[in-house]
This record gives sequence, C-alpha cells and structure tokens, in this order.
Amino acid sequence: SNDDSVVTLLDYGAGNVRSVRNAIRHLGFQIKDVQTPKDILNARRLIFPGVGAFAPAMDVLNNTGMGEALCTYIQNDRPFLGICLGLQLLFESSEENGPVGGLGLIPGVVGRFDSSKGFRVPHIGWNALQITKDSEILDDIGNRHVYFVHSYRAMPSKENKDWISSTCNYGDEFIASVRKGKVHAVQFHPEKSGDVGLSVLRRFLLPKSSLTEKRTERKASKLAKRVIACLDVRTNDEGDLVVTKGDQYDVREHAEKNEVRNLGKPVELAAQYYRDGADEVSFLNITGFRDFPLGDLPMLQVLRSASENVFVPLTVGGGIRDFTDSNDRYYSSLEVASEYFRSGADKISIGSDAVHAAEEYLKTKVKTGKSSIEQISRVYGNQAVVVSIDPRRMYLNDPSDVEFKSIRLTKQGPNGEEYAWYQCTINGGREGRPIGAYELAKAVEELGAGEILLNCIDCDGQGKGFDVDLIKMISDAVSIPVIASSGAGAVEHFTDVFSKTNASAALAAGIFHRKEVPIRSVKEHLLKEGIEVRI
Ligand code: 1PR
Repeated sequence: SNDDSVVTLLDYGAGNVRSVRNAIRHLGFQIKDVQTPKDILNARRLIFPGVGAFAPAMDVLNNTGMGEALCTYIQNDRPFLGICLGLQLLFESSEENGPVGGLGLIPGVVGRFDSSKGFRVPHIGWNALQITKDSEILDDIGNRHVYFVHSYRAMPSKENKDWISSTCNYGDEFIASVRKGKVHAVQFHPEKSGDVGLSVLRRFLLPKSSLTEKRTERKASKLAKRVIACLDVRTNDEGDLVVTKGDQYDVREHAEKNEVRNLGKPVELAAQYYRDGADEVSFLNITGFRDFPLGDLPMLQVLRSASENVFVPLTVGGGIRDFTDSNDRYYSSLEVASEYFRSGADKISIGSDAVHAAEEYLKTKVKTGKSSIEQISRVYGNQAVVVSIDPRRMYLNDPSDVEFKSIRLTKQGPNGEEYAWYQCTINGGREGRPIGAYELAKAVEELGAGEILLNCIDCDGQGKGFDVDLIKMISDAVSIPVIASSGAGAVEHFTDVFSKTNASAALAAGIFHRKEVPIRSVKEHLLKEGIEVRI
C-alpha cells in the first residue's frame, strides 16, 4: 500500500499487541496486518512488536518465511521499528532457553540480566536513556523516563557499536535502542511510555518535516520508583461495576443500607490517573474468587476501553485460576489469563490461587509446571505474572511459637507484643492459611512470579502509612520487584517506604479516589527528597 496513513504490523499471535495497535490508532494511523511474507516486502513502514519468548518467535519467523522477508526488508534500508523482542530478534542469538539463533542482522548475543549484582530481574519500570547518536525517533525523550519490562538484554560491543543509538544502565550498560538509516529498534515500550513514548512512535510514523524540533539536554539517570494507582472493582448491589475501597478489606458502608462503597467508574478513573501521571494502573476484581471471570465480561470490557486511552502498563487481578463452569467445561488459568491479555492487560495478578500453589510446592518440593504461576509465566514471561499477597499481622511474644518467619516490630502490638508473623489469606482476606508472607514470597519467586504486590490487611484504608517492617522483610527476601501497598495517607508515607525498604513501587487507592493527594504531589515530594521518579 502507498497510503500514507497505513502502518503494516507484524503480529505473529504470541501475545498482546493490543496496546501497540491502540497507540498507532491514537496517533491517527490505520493498521494493515502482515498475512504473508510479501506483505512485509510491500510495507511502506513496518512495526514489529515482539512478544513472548525468543525461541517460539524465531520458530514462527523461520517456518512462515517471514524471517527471510524481514531480513531482506531491513537490508534494503526500509522504514522499520522493532519493539522489545522485536529488537532482540535482530541479533545473532539469545540465551533465553537457548542458545537460539536469531535473524543475525546485528552482531551480538542477547543474555540474561545478572541478578547477583543486587539488581532485581526482571528489569521492570521507568528508566532513562544515554543517547549515543542521533536517532531522530528519540528526539523528544531528553532526560525523561521510558518504560522497560524484560529479563534479557543485548550488550554493546566493538562489533555492534555502529548500530547503537542509546544505552541504559541497570547493573550493566545494555542496548536500549539501535538505529541504522531507516531501521530502528527499541528495547523499551513506546506504547507504554506515556506521552514520551507516543512521541517516539509519532516520530517514526511522520515525515521529519511535519514535526517541530524540540531537543533537550540529556542527563543520565537510574530506574525510577513507581507510583501505582489501584482500582478495586466489583459489582454493586444494583449490578453496576464500580470502583470501591475498603477499610481493612471491608467495602460496605456501615450506614443504614450497608451498600458497597462507590467511588466512581473504572474506565474514567483509570484515564484520569493516567493523565495525572500514574506510572501504572491496576484493576483488582475483588470478588473474582467467587465469580467466574470469563463470565464476568464487564471486566474484560473495562480493560478493552481503558487500554484505548491509557498508555502506561495495566495490571488486572481477581479470579485467575482453573475453573469448571456449570456446563462442565474446564478452563485453565492460562486460558483465563490469555483472555485478560487479549483485552489489554500487560500483567495479571494472582492472589488466592498463588497461596494454594505455594502451599503445595512447599509441601512436595516439586514444581509440577501445572500451577497458574508456572503456566502463565512460561507462555507470557515472568514479567507478566504478579502475585498479590493479602497478609494479616499475627502478634507474638516469642518468635519460636510459630514455624513461620517473624520479625521484631518497630511498634509493639496492642498487648505489648514485640514480634509478628504475617499470615497469608485467601478469598479477599476471608480465610487465613497456614503459610506466612515470607514463605509465600520465596516460593512464588521460585515458581516463576515476576513481581510481588504486597498488601497488608491491617493497614488497608487506614491512611496511617505502609507497613514498613513487612515490606522490608519481603523486599529483602526476594530478587524480583516488590510493590508496597496498603495504608498510604500522605506524601511522606511514600518517601518513608522508599527510603526504609527495597520496594520498587508503591501502590495506593484511597488517597487518590478521595482526591486527598494528587499523584503529582506524591511525585514532586519524592523528587524533592532525592528519590528518582518519572515526572
Ligand atoms: O484471590 O486471585 O481472586 O485476587 C483477588 C484480589 O483482590 C487480590 O489481589 C486481593 O488483594 C484483592 N482483594 C480482595 N478483596 C479485597 C477487599 O478489599 N475486600 N482488595 C481486595 C485488596 C488491597 C489493595 C488496596 C490497597 C491500597 N485491596 O488493592 O488497593 O490496600 O489501599 P489504600 O491505599 O486505600 O490503603 P484472587
């Protein structure tokens, strides 16, 4: 096609490229999907958002002849933009379940980040670039952050130096983007990097003359601490899907009618938090444990609509587990998650089912490969699997009273207790299980979770600050990122949790819903206190 408003998209069906589609459409372009290798050769401009794992992607490219077409297209210096795995596949090989051969257009091997250096893997979040050569599409980035999510990366070398247009520091200095002529590829996600990311796509799609030059000086920077807005969603008594918020997980008004608290509409609030500068938005379907989520089509619709206007990562949780419906049709947790990913989720979050899986794993010491965590992370990658922990504080006088890891409290319990362990719960805090938050966190990391969302029932909705003791214990115990949650009531609470623990992100709900503190104020306060954030 010669139509200027058409973009050819190479989607080989391995995962969610919905957000790339949404971003392209948001910029006013139409999408033509690649069906045959010829569509690649005939493209006016081609975007290749690689998703999933390296080996299966190469299999598809090799078996369909698309790999060969891609090589020809790129060698002819035609307009190309690879994203994430779409960058990695250009290299000679990858260590991901490998070595596996790549397209071999750029010298070098894609390897795994080394978590022994004290850097959490996956590398998730907003980081800054060192721009090393003129790359045109990065011209609006300056020293603003872009969103990364990956465990593997390509490294700069003498042999690939002429390709590199920017690098990023995360333990190692790795390749953040390449450019040669009209061929570009980026390791970060422009479609998830807010306004800055959309500008990268815009610069790729539009001829140079139609863009205003506005280049800024750049300074090096490091991974930013994330501020996440969380929407607890459920159906109210009238049957409408509403954003609600509990006090210690109790979401009913304790007035005459005892209704579910209604704090607004999920899609509208998500769009507002995106505009306000949230680094991510999470939806938790808090009654998902009792309803079948694929029957719960409104939630899928919420995701579809939200992802049309929200260009930062979206997480969805609630009810992700194996399920047999009333017609005896069995759905695996992977099928449930796939439906969420197809509807626009970047990550799914597992609560109750992760507790069952961890208990089983600790009892048998065997990884069956069948748990929801294992199944979903194998197909979509660890970075797409969050485990949400809902622990309750259990006070103790003597740590040897329990088999679970306990901690000495900074603030004593109600009866002068000096210690506590944190009991995991399921079904929205309704049932306590014989496993601690510490044991659970370590087990789910081994099973393949890529991130932990750490709530605390005692602190939820109280506005008195995060449970720093708990968050420190868990973020020191695992090498995947930990999101601190529950209890934020003031900007100082965010500084507190980031300066006293190794949390990578902080999540809040009530203060944002009640409009007590805007997200911007939280970010400005953190910045003032010397904590790196995305502004
Ligand atoms: O068990 O896989 O179906 O997942 C259920 C999910 O729903 C879990 O992630 C669980 O945390 C969540 N959930 C279940 N019941 C409730 C409830 O409130 N009754 N909400 C619930 C959890 C906690 C946070 C909250 C923070 C911050 N809400 O999401 O947003 O505590 O609040 P704050 O800043 O106002 O203090 P499954």
